[in-house]
Amino acid sequence: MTNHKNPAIFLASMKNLEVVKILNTIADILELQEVPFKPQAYRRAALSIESLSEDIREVYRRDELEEIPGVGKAIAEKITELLETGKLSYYEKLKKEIDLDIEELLSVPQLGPRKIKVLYKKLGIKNIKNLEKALEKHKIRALSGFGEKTEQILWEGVQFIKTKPRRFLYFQVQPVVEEIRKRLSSLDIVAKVEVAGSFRRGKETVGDLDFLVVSSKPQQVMNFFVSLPDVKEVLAKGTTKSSIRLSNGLQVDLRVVRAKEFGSAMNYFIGSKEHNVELRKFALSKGYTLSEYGLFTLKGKKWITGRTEQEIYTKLGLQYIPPELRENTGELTAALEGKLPKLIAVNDVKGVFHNHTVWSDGNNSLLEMAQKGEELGLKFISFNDHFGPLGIVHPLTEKRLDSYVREIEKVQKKVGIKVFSGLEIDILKDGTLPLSRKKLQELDVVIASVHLSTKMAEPEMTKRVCQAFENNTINILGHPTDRLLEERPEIALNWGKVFESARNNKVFLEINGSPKRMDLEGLKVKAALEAGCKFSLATDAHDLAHLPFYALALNMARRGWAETKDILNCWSLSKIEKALQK
Ligand code: DGT
Ligand code: CA
Ligand code: CA
Ligand code: ZN
Repeated sequence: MTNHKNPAIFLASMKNLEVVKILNTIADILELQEVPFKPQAYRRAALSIESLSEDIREVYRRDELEEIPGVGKAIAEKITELLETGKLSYYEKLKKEIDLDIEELLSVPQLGPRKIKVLYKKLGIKNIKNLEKALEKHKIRALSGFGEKTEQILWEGVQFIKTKPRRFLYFQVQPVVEEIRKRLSSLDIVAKVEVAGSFRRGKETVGDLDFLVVSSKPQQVMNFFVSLPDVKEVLAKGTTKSSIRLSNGLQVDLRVVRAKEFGSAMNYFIGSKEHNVELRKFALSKGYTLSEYGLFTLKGKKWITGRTEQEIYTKLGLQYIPPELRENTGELTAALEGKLPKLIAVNDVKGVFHNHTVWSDGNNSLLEMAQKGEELGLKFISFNDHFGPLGIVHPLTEKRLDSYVREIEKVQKKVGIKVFSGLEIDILKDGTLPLSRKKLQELDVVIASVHLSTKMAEPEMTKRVCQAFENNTINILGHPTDRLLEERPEIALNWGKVFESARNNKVFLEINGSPKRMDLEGLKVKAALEAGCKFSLATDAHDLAHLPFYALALNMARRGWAETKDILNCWSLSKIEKALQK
């Protein structure tokens, strides 16, 4: 049985993220009101809290809020009010003052406080509905500072939001899962608690959470469940199933089942639906019926098994199929033939690629990051600060490159793990890189990414990326789709061609574990694997607190059927070094 657990590391708590969001929105409103200085103060505080390595409620309990960098007396008082009462009167007051739905408007990609202000003043736009109307009537291109292109981008942004159901990031719900699990298991009347659904399958986003509990007192469990703290709304309450909505909008479903049917219920609620359908068909072909209540004989409806998932798969003559693989992409056939992959686990990961520091847009020094990597038990860390004509992020330049590399050499002498030097370099519009081959060859790890001109059509974008591969200086393609979950769509690429070129040119495809990226995701990893590609796991860390993100990349690798032989991070140092020679 796989019971894959992330390493014992802190992943930002729900509360931290909630506080961060409110502080940032306050900053946005103040900016809208043209209040000087204060917005920056709120943003600074938000940034520190985002990278806290513990739950902010712990800091509050120790009465140490003011020791968080950027948090002064006034902001500490506001955080205190928020933690104690669940509300912040200052924030509510600000929202009333501005007379528009700031949270909704800010959710539109590319729309910030400055633009929102103009839209409100000139066109009276208060929400997405108003915005869409104005866009339809082409009123926005006429505003100074907007133009036809902005109108197009905003239109796409609005459509993107409208056509996508709201989903939650895996990273965002992980602390909620742990908290609910802990609370339910604290009950004497609860014998077992498990999370099922897309979360259990390790998907990068979830629509809702699905919990299963074994208890002989279902009604009492339901009473407890609907009165959990943070419940905003009870959507349904029955004797064996209930649904709640938390204050952040996340829905949580709970089922209470008997021990005898726990395995079959887990199997049903882990899904995916498509896997379930195929598994049931397969059961029928073997003379059984499978439901959430158990595995039964087709004739006579005799109960065969259902206590554990393992027993069900075994009875059907199949290997146990890990939840991450249950997407009906060939897992049944593989399980029947005994050919399921041996999925990688946290301990297989020897080190991490793609880490940023103060040399570009990161928050920590090279040494701090390397020491943290050592502390986490890693054997190597690769530094890949930005290089290229990026707009805002303070990239490395050719002038600073030598001192950067020398500094990395110094850090190597101070830590007990291998430190790789490298860059994350922009792939320019024409597929070239803004640094000479000679300079690139002096570095250990060259990651190349698309950051600029992301709207190119598929043939040109494909040519651009493949061209970069063929120059034979790149080791890794960074965040291949460039999507941001719930925010920015993928760039247009012909994946068949990209995978083929990556394989031929020995370019590893990145599996980026930054929570909003999760790029490549499982299905694409599987397709690339079948095309003969290899992968590297990346944190895309911009802060010490982000180093553990490789555990999220691991979810994607598992969902993509990748094994240790396919993942650079799992190899020996000498083999890694050899694979990176160009
Ligand atoms: P989500 O919540 O959208 O991220 O995705 P899931 O997979 O968690 O879907 P959800 O919460 O609607 O249902 C949980 C599981 O229950 C799903 O993975 C499979 C099972 N299930 C739900 N509806 C059906 C159905 O109509 N037929 C079958 N065979 N299974 C279903
Ligand atoms: Ca679900
Ligand atoms: Ca559900
Ligand atoms: Zn990047």
